[in-house]
Amino acid sequence: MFLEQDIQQGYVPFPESRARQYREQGCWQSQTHFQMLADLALRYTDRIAAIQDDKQLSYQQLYRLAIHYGSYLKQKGVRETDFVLLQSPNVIEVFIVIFGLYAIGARPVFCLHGHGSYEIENIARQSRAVGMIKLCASDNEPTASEICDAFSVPNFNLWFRDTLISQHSLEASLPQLKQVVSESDLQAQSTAEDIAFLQLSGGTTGLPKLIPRTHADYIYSIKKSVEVTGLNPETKQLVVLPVMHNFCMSSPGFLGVFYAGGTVILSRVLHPRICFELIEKYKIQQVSLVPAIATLWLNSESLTDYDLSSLAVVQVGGAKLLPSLAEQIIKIFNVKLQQVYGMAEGLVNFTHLDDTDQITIQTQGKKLSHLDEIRITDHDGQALPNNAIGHIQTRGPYTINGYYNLAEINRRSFTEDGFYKTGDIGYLDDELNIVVTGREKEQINRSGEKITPSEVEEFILQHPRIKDVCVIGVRDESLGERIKAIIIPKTEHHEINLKNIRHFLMSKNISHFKIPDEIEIVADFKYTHVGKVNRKELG
Ligand code: OOB
Repeated sequence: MFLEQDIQQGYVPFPESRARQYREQGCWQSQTHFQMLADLALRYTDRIAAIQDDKQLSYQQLYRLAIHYGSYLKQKGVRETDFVLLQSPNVIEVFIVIFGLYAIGARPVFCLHGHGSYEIENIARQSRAVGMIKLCASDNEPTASEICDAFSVPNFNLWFRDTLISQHSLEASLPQLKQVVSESDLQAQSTAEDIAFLQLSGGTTGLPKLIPRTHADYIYSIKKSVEVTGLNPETKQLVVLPVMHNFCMSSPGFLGVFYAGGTVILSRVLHPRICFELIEKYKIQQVSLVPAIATLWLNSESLTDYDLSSLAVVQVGGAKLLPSLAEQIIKIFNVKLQQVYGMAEGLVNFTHLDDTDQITIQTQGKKLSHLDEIRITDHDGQALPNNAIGHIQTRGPYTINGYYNLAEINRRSFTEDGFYKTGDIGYLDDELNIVVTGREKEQINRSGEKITPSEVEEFILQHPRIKDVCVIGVRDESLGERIKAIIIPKTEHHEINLKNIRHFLMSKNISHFKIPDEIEIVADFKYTHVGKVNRKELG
């Protein structure tokens, strides 16, 4: 049933006993993502699936153009089961590319728009991708070739690089083809329980870890998310978070809107005025935000210049939402707030639209599926009762059982009985709403982007004038947390400032969101009694 190449690469499938249960209970169905689109094209034909600036796609067009692009990829030598890195801003062509890959059974690796060639190289090596597709909003951005030229990828027999520049007309954006392969020739053999794509984990160990999601598990989570958010063919959703992120892909995300037959409106920027304009113009009812963007919007001077009365639901997730901000969202936007606590590894929780304000403001809601298992444990892994704070662990029908190609990390990140150790701290209340109170994992959550301090430290240490460094997250009104580097220089009076540290890091091609927001120069760190740097005291 599983692809031999995946098993060899260290894919950890669902144990058969649980897989059987998920099939028997009807969670996992036999549809792949491409088959889902084919069904949607039949059902919703000329209805508009997506809009970006002056471009739009009906369900039929999306289906037809996905076949067009899939044919092109096939002619270029991309084969079924190949992994292909995909990086894109929020442009409409991304939907054609994603479904084009699915059409031929190739598997996207969803890179974040902010990833630099340093991360891309590592993701390419780990996934053994055969190439990269990069979409650009203009031709000033680096192309796939420019990114990949910064490194060499040994042992790959094919390295396909493609850059699509988003243009005013969709036809101009896409490669012209002499002949489009017929639908039946494209039929991929992959089945619903095969890996559909790789998502990237925010990472607690530095470089992003690869998260293998199957068609069946992912489509199940989409379907359930659509139920809990009440999407329907009239839904208009604004997508302002990066399209490649799990939150706005499937919780319910653009895939949820497609599943319901609604319309996705893409915004390339998160600027309040531009987003408000879109909300007013398209009478948008639903948007998913991270707390930092919600703050930005609420504090915007343009807030009263637009008619935002169509907005019915604002979802907030990705990082802790403070109750005071939750209250403001409800009051100022005059909407139903929906908190979403999820992770690319799987588990997603939602507050429900009929929950009381108290629950919506104070909790992160309930697990998506009745088959999700969540347990709160003490330090030794012993389960704790409701209301007791501990480590959040989970397993279920759409949560992975291991990262791809990372046996060593899997031993640490999963328990023997298959629970994923989320690294988050929290509790379940008496009604089984989850409350996330903190995290044990060493991670900075800057505006929903996850950063591992040790990774940034390693880069800063390469600076010839720096003796030691400690990177921490400090509380920030608008970002949630900002990145601070506390630096011990090699010799005093050396000119080390934020500007030259940023410049130095940029030259290393790491993601821009990992670059410190501030630095502090110190003579020494504070240490704990076991001699570790006391990060808490540093803040
Ligand atoms: C989402 O996914 P990731 O993979 O970028 O990050 C997951 C981590 C969680 O383990 C937790 O530490 C944090 O992000 N997080 C939250 C949160 N939602 C995510 N912490 C507190 N409150 C929340 N509401 O971020 C993600 C994936 C799917 C849906 C929503 C978010």
